[in-house]
Amino acid sequence: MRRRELLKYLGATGLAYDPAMQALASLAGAAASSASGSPIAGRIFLNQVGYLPRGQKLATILTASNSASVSWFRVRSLAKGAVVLEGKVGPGRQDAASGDTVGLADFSAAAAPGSYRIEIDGAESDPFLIAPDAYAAALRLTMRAFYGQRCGCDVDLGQGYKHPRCHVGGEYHRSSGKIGRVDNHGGWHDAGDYGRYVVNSGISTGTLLWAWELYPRVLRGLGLGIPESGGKTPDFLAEVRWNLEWMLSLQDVDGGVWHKQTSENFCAFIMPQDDHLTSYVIGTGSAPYKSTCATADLASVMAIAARCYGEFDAEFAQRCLMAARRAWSWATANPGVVFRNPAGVRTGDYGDAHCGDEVLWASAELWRTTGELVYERAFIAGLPVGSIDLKTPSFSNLMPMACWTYALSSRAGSGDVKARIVDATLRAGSFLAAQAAANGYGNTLAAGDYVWGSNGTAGNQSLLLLVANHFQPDARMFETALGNLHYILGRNCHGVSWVTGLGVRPFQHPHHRPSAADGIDAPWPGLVSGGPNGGAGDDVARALPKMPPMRRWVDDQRAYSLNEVAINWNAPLVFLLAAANS
Ligand code: 9MR
Ligand code: 9MR
Repeated sequence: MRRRELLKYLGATGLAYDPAMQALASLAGAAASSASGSPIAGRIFLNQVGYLPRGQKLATILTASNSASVSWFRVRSLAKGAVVLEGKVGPGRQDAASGDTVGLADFSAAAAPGSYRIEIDGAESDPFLIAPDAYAAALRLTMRAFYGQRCGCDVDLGQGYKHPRCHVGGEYHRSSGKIGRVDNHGGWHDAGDYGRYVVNSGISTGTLLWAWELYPRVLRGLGLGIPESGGKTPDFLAEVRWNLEWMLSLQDVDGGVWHKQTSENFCAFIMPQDDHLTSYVIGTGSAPYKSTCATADLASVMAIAARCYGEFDAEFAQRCLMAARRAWSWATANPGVVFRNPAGVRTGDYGDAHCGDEVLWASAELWRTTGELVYERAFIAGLPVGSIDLKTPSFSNLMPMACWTYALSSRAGSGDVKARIVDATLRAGSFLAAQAAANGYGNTLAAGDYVWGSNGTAGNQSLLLLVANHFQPDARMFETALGNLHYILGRNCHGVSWVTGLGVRPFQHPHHRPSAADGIDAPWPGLVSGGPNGGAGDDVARALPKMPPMRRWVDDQRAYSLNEVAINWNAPLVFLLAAANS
């Protein structure tokens, strides 16, 4: 086997952590095998998809701990064979998140479009592209993955990735306060399971519609090859509407929204059309049955939708606005109904004991859409007094979304409140930029950010940075946001691309039922892995030895706390890719 092929093979088999071997491998400058036979792949880690011509370009190089040794790197054009840039690898430093000793190769000066490779002491990196549209295909693929997650209709992504209609209709669960058949369909499968959850749908559709509002030039013309293509609604909005329609079907006549529609237990690893477990609309088990977080999330998202769809379908936009108003009234009248799985139900609960931030988000979005004082007053009254502290948004932390939509609104609002929000955002962005500069692999994650779905956390930290960049254009914020894209697409200690179908070494074994059950080796395309998790939520993760948090990932289908896919992790990646294409 030639060395290049060997490296490719080793990369595909995954890496095991062994600091001693790491040092050896880096000194040897090539692949090596540990005593236990665990392979270690190459030593140059970068975005396997590529870079924008004028963008910052950094590769992470595994080095010897002796920082006195200096290596030179060369950037070689694959078409011409010529070296286009030479430079020194920066001094070796210890990276806590991975346990690696690394140096940085800054090849930002390479700007001419083309394909390249980096070489150091006989070692070679994966090939990569420099091009103004380096991320165009990635944007389409990751957005089209939502079509792949569709429930309740025929899906055909091409190349065999398809399934017929699944999960049509259902029943009201005894926990819902109603009985009988439910005549609905639609939505996106949440993740590797076939459940549909309003809370997670909320942050996911909200993030996507925000991308639509912030990057219209990029998204208006994006063709997705979906059943609605060619209609009067742009593909991007048509895809999101597929999930919004299902969300609307979970709103009760009183305005409240049931938490989820799933079977009582997760089904086996089968195709969606083969899942015949009853799909229940599930409530809290006692009056008022609907939950505050789900209802407020629906209010927020429908308020955004009312802004986005009006131009293409005024009647639908009106329907969304009415739903948002009714949901907001219910949530403010029932502010403390927390959801926990009722007896007999074991699917995800998207647990969140505090729904004040969801209600805040709904108030801010409804104000931005309507300008009505009642919503603005509710928003301002719900804000903390004094300085605001903005953390990474997530399905359980919507406070940043609430604040940002208020500040992004073209309505005057309170200048003081807007200023406090902008200030808090710039502070949080600077903090992330400093964190990224200190990290050996250039991502924004701190040790404590390696949680279940840390790649989603990275995506949401990029969203924060991009909003900051929107308030006050700043190359440092933008480049730091893109740093997480580089990390996800290969500049990480595993040398893996965490998006199926992207880069030369994408992960292969997501915890994703269709990928496991369809009889095709390669997984469904465009899906991001949850990524490293410092905790241990499944048996595979529990069996891992003690190691630094970025190492805590394996490409194993069974490892749902490390390697599942989910709509709320793909959505911020689409947002980031929309920015990268802007
Ligand atoms: O497949 C399920 C995945 O979607 C969830 O995120 C995960 C945690 O709730 O649970 C998975 O289902 C597992 C179940 O919890 C325990 N038995 C094995 C199931 C996976 O095969
Ligand atoms: O993303 C969720 C993560 O934050 C939780 O820690 C975890 C356990 O409750 O559940 C994750 O969400 C899963 C959901 O419950 C069911 N569908 C798959 C989701 C991703 O693993």
